[in-house]
Amino acid sequence: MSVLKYIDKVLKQIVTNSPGQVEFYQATEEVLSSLVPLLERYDKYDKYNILERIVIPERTIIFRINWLDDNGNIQTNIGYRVQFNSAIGPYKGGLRFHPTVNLGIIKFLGFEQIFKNSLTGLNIGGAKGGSNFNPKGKSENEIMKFCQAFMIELSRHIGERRDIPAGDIGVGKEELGYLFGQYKKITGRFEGVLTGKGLNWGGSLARTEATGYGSVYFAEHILNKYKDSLKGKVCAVSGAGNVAIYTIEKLLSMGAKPVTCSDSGGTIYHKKGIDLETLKAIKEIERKRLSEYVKLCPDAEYIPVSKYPKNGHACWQVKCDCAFPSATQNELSLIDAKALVKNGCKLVNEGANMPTVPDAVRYLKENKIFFGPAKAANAGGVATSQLEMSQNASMSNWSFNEVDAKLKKIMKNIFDISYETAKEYGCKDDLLTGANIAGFKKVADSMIDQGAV
Ligand code: NDP
Ligand code: 2IT
Repeated sequence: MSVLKYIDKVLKQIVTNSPGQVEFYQATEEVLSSLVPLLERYDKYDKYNILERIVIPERTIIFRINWLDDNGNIQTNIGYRVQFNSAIGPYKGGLRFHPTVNLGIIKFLGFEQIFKNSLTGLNIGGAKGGSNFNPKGKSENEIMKFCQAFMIELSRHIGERRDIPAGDIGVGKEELGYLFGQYKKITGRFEGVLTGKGLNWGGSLARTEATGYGSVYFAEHILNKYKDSLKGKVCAVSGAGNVAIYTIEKLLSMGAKPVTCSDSGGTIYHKKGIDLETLKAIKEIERKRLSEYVKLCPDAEYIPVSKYPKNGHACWQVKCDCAFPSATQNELSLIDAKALVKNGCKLVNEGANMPTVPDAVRYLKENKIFFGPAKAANAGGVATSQLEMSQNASMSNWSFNEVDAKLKKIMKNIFDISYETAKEYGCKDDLLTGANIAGFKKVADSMIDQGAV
C-alpha cells in the first residue's frame, strides 16, 4: 500500500471509531500527514502497523463525579483520563477543567502530548485528563469539593511511576493542592504523583513560569537562526492565564514589547506595552476579569468579544512583529492569519495547544512566516514537570536558576532536533514537520522494540 493510502486508511478509521471527535481528527490529521517523508524512507512503521496502533489510546477512563455545592445540592460532572501512550515512559500530561471539555478534546490533547513529551528528550509517555466542570463563579469550598470528588476515582489510576497528571486550563496551584491532599488521604502516600505542586509540598521552582518562558526561549531560537532576535519586537499575546502571563514576563525581560492579552471576555491592547504587575494583580491575586485592566491603566484599550471581527480575534488584528497564541485551541483563524501577515508579523509561536486552525497554518507557511509549533514551543511546561519528578524521586530541591538553566537547554535541544529533522527529511525550515517526525520516530521505534503489547 502506498504511504498516502496507508495514512488515508487510518484517518478514515479514526472517523469511524471516534464519531464527532473533531479536534481529535484535526490533531491526528496534522501529525499523520506530516509523516510522509519518514514513512517513505522506512517501511517498518507500516509493517508493525504503528499508525493504526498509535492513534488508539492504551486506556480511556470516563467517570461520573458527584459533589455537593454550597446549597447542599448534588452536582454532577464527567471526568476523563486518557492514558494514550506509555512506550517511552509513564503517562504524563495535564488536567483541564472547562465547560467545553469532552472526550474529543481530551483525546486531541493526549495525542499531542505523546509527541511533545517525546521531543523533550525525557522519558515520559503521553496522557491528558479533565472534566467539564466550570471553576468560574464557584466558591473555594465548591472547588475543593469538586477536586476531592474527582480524585476519588482518579486516584485508582495514577501513581508516581504510572501516570502523573498536572495542570492545564482551569487547573492551577489551588486545584492541584486539593487534588494532592485528597490523593494522600486516600492512598496514605506522599509521592510525586502530580506536578505543578506548591513549593512547600514538593513543587519545583520555575514550574509556574516554565511554559511561558520556554515558549519565548523557543521563539528566540527561531529568530536567532535567521540572524534576528526578540529584542525590540512588538508582540501580540492571547490569553491571560499561566502561559500568557509568563510569556509576557519573559518577553519583557528580553527587551520585547508585548502589547496584547485576552480572556474569554475580551482583549486588552496596550500600545505602550502590557503592565505586568497590573495583569498579575488582576489575574493571579484578585482573579477578576481582564476588563478591570483599563480601570488601572486608562491609556489601554479593551475590546470586548462582541466587537471582534467575524471569525476573528482582536489580538491578531494589531500591528506586531511576533504573535504568541497562548489561550486555547483554534483561536487563530485564517482571517487572523491574513491580518497578521498584512500587518507585517514575521513569527507565530504557539504557546497554547493547537491554537492555529489548519488553513491558517497553511497560509502562514505560504507567506513564509516563521512558525513555532505547539508541541515544540510549549513543551517547556511538561519538561519542567519532569524536572519536578526528578527532584521528588531523589528527594532534592534545585534552585530557580538550576531549573531555568535546564529548561533553556531542553528548549534549545527541541529547537535543534526539530530544525535538523526537517532538514534531514527534505522540508528545511518547516519546524512543524520536523517536530512531528522527530517526536513520532522515538515513540514508534520504542513501540516496535517492545512488541505487540
Ligand atoms: P489558564 O487556565 O491559566 O488560562 C487560560 C486562558 O485562556 C485564560 O485567560 C482564559 O480566559 C483563556 N481561555 C481559555 N479557554 C478559552 C476560550 N474557549 N475562549 C477564550 N479564551 C479562553 O490556562 P493555561 O495558561 O495553563 O493554558 C493555556 C493554553 O496553554 C492551553 O491551550 C493549554 O493546553 C496550553 N498549555 C498549558 C501548559 C501549562 O503548563 N499550563 C503547558 C503547555 C500548554 P478565561 O479565564 O476568561 O476563561
Ligand atoms: O499541555 C501541556 O503540556 C500541559 N498542560 C502540561 C503537562 C504537564 O504534565 O506538565
